[in-house]
Parts: sequence; C-alpha cells; structure tokens
Amino acid sequence: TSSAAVIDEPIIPPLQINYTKLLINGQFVDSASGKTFPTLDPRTGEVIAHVAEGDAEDINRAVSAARKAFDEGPWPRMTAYERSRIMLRFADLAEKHTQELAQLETWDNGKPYEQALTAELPLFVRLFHYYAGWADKIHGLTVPADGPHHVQVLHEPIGVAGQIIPWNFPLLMLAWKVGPALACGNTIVLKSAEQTPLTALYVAKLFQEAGLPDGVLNVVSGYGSTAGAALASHMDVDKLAFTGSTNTGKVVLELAARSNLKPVTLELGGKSPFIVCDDADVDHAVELAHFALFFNQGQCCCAGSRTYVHERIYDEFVDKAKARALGRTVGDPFKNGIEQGPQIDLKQFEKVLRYIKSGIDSDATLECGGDRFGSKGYFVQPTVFSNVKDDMLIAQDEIFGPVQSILKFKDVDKVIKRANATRYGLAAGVFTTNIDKANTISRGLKAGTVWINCYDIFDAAIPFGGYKMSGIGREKGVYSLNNYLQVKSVISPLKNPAW
Ligand code: TXE
Repeated sequence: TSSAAVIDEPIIPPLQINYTKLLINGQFVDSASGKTFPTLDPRTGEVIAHVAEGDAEDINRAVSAARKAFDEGPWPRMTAYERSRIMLRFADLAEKHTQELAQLETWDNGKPYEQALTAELPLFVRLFHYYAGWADKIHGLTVPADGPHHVQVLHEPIGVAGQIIPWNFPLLMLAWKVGPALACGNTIVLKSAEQTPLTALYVAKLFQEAGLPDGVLNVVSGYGSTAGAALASHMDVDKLAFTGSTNTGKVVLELAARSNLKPVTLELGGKSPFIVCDDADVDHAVELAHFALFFNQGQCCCAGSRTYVHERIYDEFVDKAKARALGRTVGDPFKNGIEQGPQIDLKQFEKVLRYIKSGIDSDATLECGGDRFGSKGYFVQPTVFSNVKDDMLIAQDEIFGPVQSILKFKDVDKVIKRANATRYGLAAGVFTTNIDKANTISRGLKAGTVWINCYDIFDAAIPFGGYKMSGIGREKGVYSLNNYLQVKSVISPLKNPAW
C-alpha cells in the first residue's frame, strides 16, 4: 500500500465561505427559483456549503446583463489600455489572494494544496497578465486589393460569450476562457461545474474589486442539463466555449447549432499516448510517465494514459513504475507531502473502479492498487496495469483516474500507428534522446500537443487543443484571441490613389 494514510479528521482550512450566490450584473443574488445545491468535500462526501442553483431563468438574467454591458458599454468601448489595466489589477489581486484561492480549490476539488498553490495559482495569475498584455495589441489589417480600393479588416469583439467549464482545474479553465474573452472586449456568462462552484465566485468578487464594470463577467453556478444547456442554446449568446467530456461536447454543439448557430470551441477528452523508446534513461522515463498519468488524481484531459514502452526495457520499466506507484503518497490533500487526494465525486470514483475491474476482467496484469484507498471519501489506490492490449477498454476509454496502463512495442512505425488508433487526439509524450526518432514520432502523431522528454508543460503562450474527437479550436496563446473576435472587412474606393 501507499506510504500515507487518509486521516480520520480532515484538515479544515481557515476560510469562511462568503460567496455562494450567483453573480449577475455586478450583484450577488439568489437564484430565481430560490433553490440551492450542496457542494461536497471529496475527502469525506460532506457538505462544504450550499450554493445558489442557477437554471434557465438565471441564465436569461445573466445573458441580458452581459448583452447590456456589451451593447451599452462601457467595456467594449473603453480603450484597450483601460481594459488591460483592470485585468492587471485583477491579476495582482489574485496573486495577493493566492492562498485563499488555493485553499478553496483544494477544499472543493480535493487536489493537493501544495500543487494548487505552486502550480495552478501561479499559472492562473500568469494567464491574466498574459492576456492583459494582449488587450492593446489586438488590431486588424489593411489589405492590398486589386483595384483602387482602401480595404481595412477590423477585428471586433464577438459579443456575449457563454463559457462552460469542468471541475478538474476550475481556476485554470476559467482563466483560459475569461482571459482572452476580456482582452478582446467581450462580456461573459460563465457556468462553473456543479462539483466546484466556489473559486469562480471568489474570482468574480476579485474582478469587482479590480473595477470590472457590472455585467461584464456574470457567474452562474448550476447543473449542466439545466443552466449549461440553457446557455448553450441561448439565442442571444454570440459564442460558446466548452471544456468537458466528448459526449457533452456533442450535446452543446448540437444545442448551439439548433439555436442561433453560435460558433463553438470544444476542449474534450483524451487518451494520450506516452511513448518510451529503448534509448531512454529508464528511471527518468518512469518518473515522467508516472507524473503524466497520476498528476491531479489522473483527472487531466491530457493524461498520458497509454504508456507504450519498448520491449527491450519493458520489464525493468514495469517493475519501476509499480514501485513508484506504490510509493505515491495518498491522503488528505491539505497535508504536506501528499501527492494524491480524492477523486472529485462518487460518480467519478465509481467510474474509475469500474474501469479497474474491466482491466482485471480483460486479463491485463494488475501490478498494484486496484481498489479504493481508505474507507472514507473518494480516494483510489494508485493502480498500474501491465500487459495491456490496444483493444482493451482500459486502453481505449478515458478513465480519468489514477490508473496507468502499460503496453509493449517493438517498432517505431507501428507504435505511431497504434498511438493514433484512437478517437482522441489531445496530447502525446515521446521519451528518447534520438533526435530522428523524436522528430519522426512527433510529426507522425495526430495530437494537438506533443511533449518530448517532458510532460504537462503549460504556458499561457502555448496553444492547446485537440485533433479528432478531442475538440475543436485552440485555447491559450494568440490562437485563443481568434475565438473571441469577429472579422469585418471594410472596403471603400480610393478616389486619388497617392502612389
Ligand atoms: O463531464 P461533463 P462530467 C471527462 C472525464 C470524465 C467525464 C465525465 O472522462 O470522467 O468527462 O465528467 C456541463 N449542456 N472530462 O460528467 O458532463 C457540466 O455542468 C451544457 C474531461 O463532469 O462534460 C460541467 O460544467 N452543459 C474534461 C461541464 O459541462 C453541460 C473535464 C463538464 O461536464 C451539459 C471533465 C449539457 N447538457 C470531464 N451537461 C476535460 N476535457 O478536461 C453537462 N454540462
């Protein structure tokens, strides 16, 4: 078993939950129905707080507020420099409140506090600095047309952006979407995930303190089939950005198409290969492959969930991967030195255990783990399967949990084909010191991100998104700006060309 235990009494962070209502038009308000829903502590399944439950009526109110803030201003009409200043003020405030935000994130999500504090929060702040920097550098083109015409291509904000985010990285997913939308001068209705509504509300409060005008960012907590579906199908929402499962991605795309044909960007699931070549330093490869899969309790869309290892080093790799997983520290995510907290909720916990059972039933070799961890909350033992075959369910479906599947390969060309034989195409890892192999494999893989001799390097400036059923479009970097801009060509005759 792992070297840390779940403690009976969970550590309670020194935080009061102050923001549980919906933020609409600059006011924290109850939901129209007056209903609330509980948000749970994944360590215990106990209630942290009751949060206002938004549904279609609240989405209507929020969209109206965002519409008014867009059409009547001041946000889209402020100078880009003024918008940038407000975003920078927010980023500075978020930096000041890093501890509270990280505590809230850990409490609501279950991720290790140390990781939230040192990895997620700095990147969150960085994303807002990055997009604040873009605000006054977004401009159009003039185009040399055939004939005496003056042609301007204007880049305008697209309008009211609807944004639906998941629970695995609540703060980062918010930043990836809110950052570029604000930089371009849009207004927003954000629907947080029902499992993790707390940090988005705290962020909304900080935006108000930073001077963001009322109605520019509206936050509606609530469920997907009610609030989420209402947002995706709203006739007055001009653009939709979604991160979540591939199935729900299809649903929101259809809702968008059937309503007003709003453009949609989707960041969906994955089954990313991590390919370890025979020249690899095995210890290093084991550590990276472990991190690629187990980080964030395995709840990463880009988790390296198919570990392909060359047959020459396969046995050594499996032994060491097992030892590493056995040494993984699982327990209360507020405790120092804990690498792995609980899964987000009962549904995900049960899903992960079902996939583990399917791995056992399909004759993969269970090297370690295989069951729940402790007796309380949603903890799962770090689990490693070897002798996994491509056609097994655990090698095809997104498990979204701490379950590593190790497969054997011999030939580089064949492993590229096997790696690509999936409906997903979000990310991939290649581990080799041979530059030719690195180039061949990275060019051959159908994935939106390929990490060579590293994994999960995230940066505000690097675009991210999927091939195939992993999504549509790219987020982060300059690419994200296009998602939030309309392009207008303005053509006028040139009476006296001055050339
Ligand atoms: O996802 P959903 P769930 C994958 C992962 C996980 C599985 C299911 O494999 O096990 O998805 O997780 C909102 N109209 N990922 O059920 O349903 C919902 O309220 C509009 C990968 O949590 O996709 C939430 O805000 N919105 C992923 C968001 O969609 C709807 C991260 C995501 O929930 C809706 C999370 C509807 N009809 C899960 N139904 C990644 N790409 O990182 C739900 N929602």
